[in-house]
Amino acid sequence: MKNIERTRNFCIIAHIDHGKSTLADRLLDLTEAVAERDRMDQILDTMELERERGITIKAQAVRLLHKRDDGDWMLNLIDTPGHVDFTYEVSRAIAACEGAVLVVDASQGIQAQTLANLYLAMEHDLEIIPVLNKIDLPVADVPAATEELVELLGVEEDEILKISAKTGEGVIDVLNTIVDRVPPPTTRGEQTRALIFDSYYDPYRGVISLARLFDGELSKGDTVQAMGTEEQFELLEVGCYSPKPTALPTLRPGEVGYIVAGLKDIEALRVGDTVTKTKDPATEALPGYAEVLPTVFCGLYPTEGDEFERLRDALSKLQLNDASLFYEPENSRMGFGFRCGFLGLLHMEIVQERLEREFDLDLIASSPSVKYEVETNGETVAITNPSDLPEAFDEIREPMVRATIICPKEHVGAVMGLCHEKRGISVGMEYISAKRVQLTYDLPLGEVITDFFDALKSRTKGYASYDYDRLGYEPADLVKVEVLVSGDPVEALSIIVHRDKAYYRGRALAEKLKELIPRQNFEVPVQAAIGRRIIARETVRAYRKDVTAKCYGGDISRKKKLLEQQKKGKRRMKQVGSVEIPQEAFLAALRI
Ligand SMILES: Nc1nc2c(ncn2[C@@H]2O[C@H](COP(=O)(O)OP(=O)(O)OP(=O)(O)O)[C@@H](O)[C@H]2O)c(=O)[nH]1
Ligand SMILES: [Mg+2]
Repeated sequence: MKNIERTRNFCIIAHIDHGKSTLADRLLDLTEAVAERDRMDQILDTMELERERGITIKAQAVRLLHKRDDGDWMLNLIDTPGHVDFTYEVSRAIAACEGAVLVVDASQGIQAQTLANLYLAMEHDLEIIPVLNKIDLPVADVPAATEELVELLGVEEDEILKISAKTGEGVIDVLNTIVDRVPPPTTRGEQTRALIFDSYYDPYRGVISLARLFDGELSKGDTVQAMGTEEQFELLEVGCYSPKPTALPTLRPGEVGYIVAGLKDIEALRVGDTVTKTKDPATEALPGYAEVLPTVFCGLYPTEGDEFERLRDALSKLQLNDASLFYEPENSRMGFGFRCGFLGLLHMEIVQERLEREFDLDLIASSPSVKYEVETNGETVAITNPSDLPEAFDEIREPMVRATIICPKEHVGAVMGLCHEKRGISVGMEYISAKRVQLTYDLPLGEVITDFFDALKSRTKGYASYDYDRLGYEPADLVKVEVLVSGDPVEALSIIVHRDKAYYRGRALAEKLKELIPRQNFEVPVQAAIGRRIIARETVRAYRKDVTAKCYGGDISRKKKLLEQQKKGKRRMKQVGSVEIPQEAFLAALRI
């Protein structure tokens, strides 16, 4: 079964929650990749965080063996995340495959990320296998969803597979269609070329990378080099996930697997780089990946000042596994920390959580911001930290996005109203079926990263989805709203907003902070200001809340427990001047 003709590389793509990981479970079952006793739901969501949240964050590659009457087939499956913040994961997976299973939840129809991920797959000329999932649900509307897919893909109705990843109905057809329709990988040259599409750091074995072999072979013991960094190393092990890591003597042309380089220097092998053999090397590297640009920035600070170096180490290791993460050192009244860039707010939250869990750090994130361009005397600087906005400047420009929103036609009015409030400009509107509409708006990114998605969901009863692409920068009338706590400006709470909204946002922010900042032994005034003008003032009254006051009587264990709880609740606080400010306060601006 070493024949390249018998290999199929495919990924599963879909909108969030449409059932990719569940379908992957069923494919694993059918190919008996996992022993009965080891089975569990969404088995490929291996990270603790993924399991808790029920979402996929990282793409995962597994090898399956599909036995049919016409012989054995080797299938390399890559399960991808569906959330818009993790599209970079999807794009890298797509570049390692020849086919894509496009899953659509039959109760929801086509959603914004269905389109975004489909377009990515089409750009790479992947064979698309459309699958309607969740047909077991009573609310599934198979005819309507089928019509949408037929319209979108221009395929015949009977080319659309109808399955339930939950019950397993129809899943065998998915497997067979992959074998029959996805083309086998092709190779171009004799010299080895392997594309690195993911990496992570293992404390015992160093850097472990996932690779797709485009040409040639890689075997244990080979001396190889990364064409980008020109770093040389020996392969300590090669293998595949099935789904447990399984060592193999050789990775062959067209295959997907992992390589262990034993590198401790994590800069040496980057995602997107091409690995070739040192003896008889390839001359031209594979295309690699476009660099991704972060959209949201915040400062990350250790709650304890002396953890700065540990945070640096953690960020560099995490970046290996998450190439879209950006960071650089930053020093402010919050202490020493890093200004970090993310692909969205969920990405920011996930990175903070991963740093805390995987590297045992306690962190505070400052108010998130987008990147602005500020022009003064003909000179343009980019700022990602609102506190860096100078008092006087000639022009400030904000990043714009083109958003695609899909919703049932009865909610069009609500969506238009929301986009208008967020300073959006309508670009187009089109029916994707008799009942559902696709709206296109140009919006300032700064308005989209705040509560846009929550507002969209609540105003459409959860029936709308959205995705966006970046446009350029546009001038806007923006001002900085600063926050003073006990009379001291707290830079990390500053926000940049449109002048028309500055008063309202400033007042709302002060009110919110009053709720969030815990009472101290003294009175704490909280003020919002534009320039030198104070626009709002609230007061956090003195008196430290003593939770144990509630337990009169002398139950010491209960008292201890409460104190313990209070201590836990205290994590993620940062001493700024004389006041302790909790994490929620820094994120308050997102919810006003
Ligand atoms: N009733 C029913 N539920 C399903 C089916 N497939 C998936 N689900 C449920 O849908 C939810 C989401 O499933 P996942 O497999 O995690 O979805 P996903 O597409 O991998 O989600 P992300 O990776 O976060 O984008 C889970 O609660 C599943 O149990 C199905 O065929 N029928
Ligand atoms: Mg998933």
